[in-house]
Amino acid sequence: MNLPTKNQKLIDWVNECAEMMTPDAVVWCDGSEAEYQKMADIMVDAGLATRLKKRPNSLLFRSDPSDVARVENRTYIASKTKEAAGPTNNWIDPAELKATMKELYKGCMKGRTMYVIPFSMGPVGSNISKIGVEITDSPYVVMNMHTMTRVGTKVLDALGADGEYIPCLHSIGKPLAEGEDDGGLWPCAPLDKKYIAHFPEERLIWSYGSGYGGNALLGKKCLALRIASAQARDEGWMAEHMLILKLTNPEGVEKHVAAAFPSACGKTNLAMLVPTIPGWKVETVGDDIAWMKFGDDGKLYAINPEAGFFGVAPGTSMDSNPNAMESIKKDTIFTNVALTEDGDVWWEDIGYPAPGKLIDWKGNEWEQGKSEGPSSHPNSRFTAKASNCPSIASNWEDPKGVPIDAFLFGGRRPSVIPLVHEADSWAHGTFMGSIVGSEVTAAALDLKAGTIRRDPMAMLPFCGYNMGEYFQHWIDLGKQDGVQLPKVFFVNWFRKTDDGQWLWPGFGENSRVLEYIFNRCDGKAKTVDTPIGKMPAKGELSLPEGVTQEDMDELLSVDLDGWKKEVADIKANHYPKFGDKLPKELAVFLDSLEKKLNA
Ligand code: GTP
Ligand code: SPV
Ligand code: MN
Repeated sequence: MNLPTKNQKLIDWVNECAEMMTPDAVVWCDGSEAEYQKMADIMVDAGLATRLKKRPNSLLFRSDPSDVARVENRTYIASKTKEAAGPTNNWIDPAELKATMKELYKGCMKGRTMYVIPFSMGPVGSNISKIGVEITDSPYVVMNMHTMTRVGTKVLDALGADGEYIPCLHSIGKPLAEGEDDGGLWPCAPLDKKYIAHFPEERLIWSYGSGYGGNALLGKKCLALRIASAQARDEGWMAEHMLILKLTNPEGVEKHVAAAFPSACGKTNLAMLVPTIPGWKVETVGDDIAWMKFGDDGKLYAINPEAGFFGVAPGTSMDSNPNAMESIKKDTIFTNVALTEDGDVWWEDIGYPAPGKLIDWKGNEWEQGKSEGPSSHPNSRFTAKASNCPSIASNWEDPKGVPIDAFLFGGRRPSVIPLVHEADSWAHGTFMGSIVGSEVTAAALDLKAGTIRRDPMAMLPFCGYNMGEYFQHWIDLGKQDGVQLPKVFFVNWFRKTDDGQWLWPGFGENSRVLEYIFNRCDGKAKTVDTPIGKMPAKGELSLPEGVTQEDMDELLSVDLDGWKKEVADIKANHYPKFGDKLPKELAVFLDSLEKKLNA
């Protein structure tokens, strides 16, 4: 066979995989439009996808109801020692896990085609970018990788004969018997056979049994966060669960902001925000992941390693996120949303009533106000090209990245945490990130939505090594000579009133907080010192329509009792987990916060 690469290591690995998994055929993906259409046709013919009459070049997939989100208790960091994975990751001995998974991989692609997907995270050829190769038996994965990463022969050319790549092995785990087909049902393995495995020392990923999102599109959370975070620690850079946006003020001055919010807590929305305040502009660089390195000038430069958006559908409307609505008008893959009679998609809070009878995400007839449960899974998603987004920044693919002026941490907190507060220093900002708490969302299958958990830097499910060492890495980065560190803020768009209404309108109105942050970066807006950090002085934040001064005072008050409970919980349940890996600075900040709250 005429292979598209001379990289012998890659060829050997592909052969080994084919031998183990015994597919009917092996296809090297070239990343072409024709290849994308071929995958789409295969899935439509198999009854696994529907072409949408109302949206050019767009399809709807319905997954198995058990395969709708990441599964954190089936996600493993198989480092050599348990300590290297740390207290917050699932650890298994790598040899043991490989033995288990090899049994599962044996013959697992029978009756299917094995696709070899060479992909680049970051612009092809940039020195920040990394090359991965995903082997999969899922045409759905091939299509999504086309949109979410840069795929194909150009990547193999950049790899060359002896270049390094990260091997990413994936199978849906559903071999077919002679003459058997999927019968129009999304193929995957049962939960107890699913494994999303990372071998950080080997820079290797093995995934089995799930076809969905972060479990199966291995460039995203597995490579760009779990493996890359371990590389970043070793090499002195950062791989973070952060959106990147460009903010321009009415005078035309630009700043860049990166923000870490846990899954389904508003990154895509903030990245595409349309400001309600006149003269301000937000442009999108990335909506989920940031890779950042210090430049020779001491500034921290960020690139978005992805090429598309895998965004939460429910709640997306022309009101909340018009840029996302524009991005998904064509060339989009929808997963687990509802189908209308005229061949369009619909979901909860799309901004208009359901047009007649729908087919819900489970494939059943559904009528608004009559049927039980939502039409779309709460973690239903769209996969859209970054290049179709009207707010995409002109320099979003600049290989040297954009200089970051401010970091934001945030979470979904109905009470206690104010709309915005600011760290006194980088180390204090690291402390703030390390104590992030957020209501659990539908983005992970096996967690109880609504309960609050600590999700440091929004990286709890994505840090590929010991989180105590990860905190230390943040502290150490700040101690380097000559670095110009971003200012660090903590925001919370999700405060609620006692009767469960949003206290803050959020979305476009978040631009008021961005304006304040912009001004703080120039040392302009006035602040007051509080026990938790710097907060806006009265009048520094403008009021959105419908928000009274009284509401604003509540949004910007320090709830002393709530914070004391917060500190007690961190002291009793969060920080002790890290033992002697917890940087001393962080314990000192916690003690000092406690003292200030009690003063
Ligand atoms: P992942 O892709 O899982 O990492 O999620 P994300 O952080 O990008 O979250 P996304 O922007 O998709 O928002 C998730 C949900 O939160 C959606 O239903 C949004 O409508 C909602 N949301 C986003 N921003 C706001 C906000 O400012 N206020 C309120 N009330 N809801 C918001
Ligand atoms: C998240 O859960 O943070 C996501 C979706 O962005 S997934 O790709 O499934 O990880
Ligand atoms: Mn995410």
